[in-house]
Amino acid sequence: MLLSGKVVIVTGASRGIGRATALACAREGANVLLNYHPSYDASSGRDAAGDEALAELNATGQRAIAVAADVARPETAQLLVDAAVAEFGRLDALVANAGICEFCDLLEVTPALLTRTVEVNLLGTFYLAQAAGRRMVSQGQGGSIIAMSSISALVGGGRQTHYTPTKAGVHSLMQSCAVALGPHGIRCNSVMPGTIATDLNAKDLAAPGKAAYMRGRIPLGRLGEPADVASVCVFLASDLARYVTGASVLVDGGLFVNLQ
Ligand code: NAD
Ligand code: RM4
Repeated sequence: MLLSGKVVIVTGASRGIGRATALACAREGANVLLNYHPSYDASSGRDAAGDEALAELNATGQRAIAVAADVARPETAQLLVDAAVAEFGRLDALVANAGICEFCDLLEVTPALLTRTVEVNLLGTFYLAQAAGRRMVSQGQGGSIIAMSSISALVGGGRQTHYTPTKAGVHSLMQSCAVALGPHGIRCNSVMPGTIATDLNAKDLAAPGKAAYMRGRIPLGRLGEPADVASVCVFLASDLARYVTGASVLVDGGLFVNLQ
């Protein structure tokens, strides 16, 4: 197993790419802290999908805990690291995956939407990388930090003008973290998914002709699945990627290179 005995934090893991990543890590022998946003069920403070994801992880036979918390809050990052260490004794890898993307025309973007998107996607990822980095430095045994960027870091999106700069920022953040933390043996990389069918883009992909158009643009001929991205995260978290840092891995079925 690729992650036997390792402890991994995955944010945004009640659904989509994060959930598949948490499961893939557990199947490779990791103990996992899964995080998600608490407000899906404000009355109980818990997300039903978070409970399902936790049950799925426990069914692998690995140990797992769930912590509902908003990654946009600066204190959440330390809270997640402390919870993982309290439960499992250490931290080996972080997958900073939580992110939001409300499709919106440039002329309609409000300061509130812009601010929230930057806070969750970019600032949240910074706080997490910093808190995980602190812990890994103090452990003195290296580690792997993975952040969820996007093909959107490299190409424009007319209804994603508030979103694409956050993903370019995440890509840049991992490059700088790789430089800052490399001397401690801590690797930092970003993953750039193309179009992966999840709750995040379900409405956009349901627009007439959109899904078929995307399939036609993707050389491998299908939209991505969360598990396609999860396996790349497992690789980057594992010792197989021991000389990979500062890299960005496109997981897009060839969409980005299909320009002509
Ligand atoms: P999703 O909407 O299916 O799941 C999002 C997850 O993030 C949920 O678990 C939710 O609880 C959590 N979350 C949202 N806001 C949060 C917050 N403030 N604090 C803590 N958790 C929060 O999304 P997805 O499609 O799986 O996307 C996951 C990541 O991948 C995002 O960063 C997204 O930008 C990126 N991405 C997705 C695609 C795609 O095509 N789906 C492509 C490129 C990049
Ligand atoms: C991604 C990319 C995808 C879109 C998601 C919501 O970063 O732009 O195409 O489906 O965001």
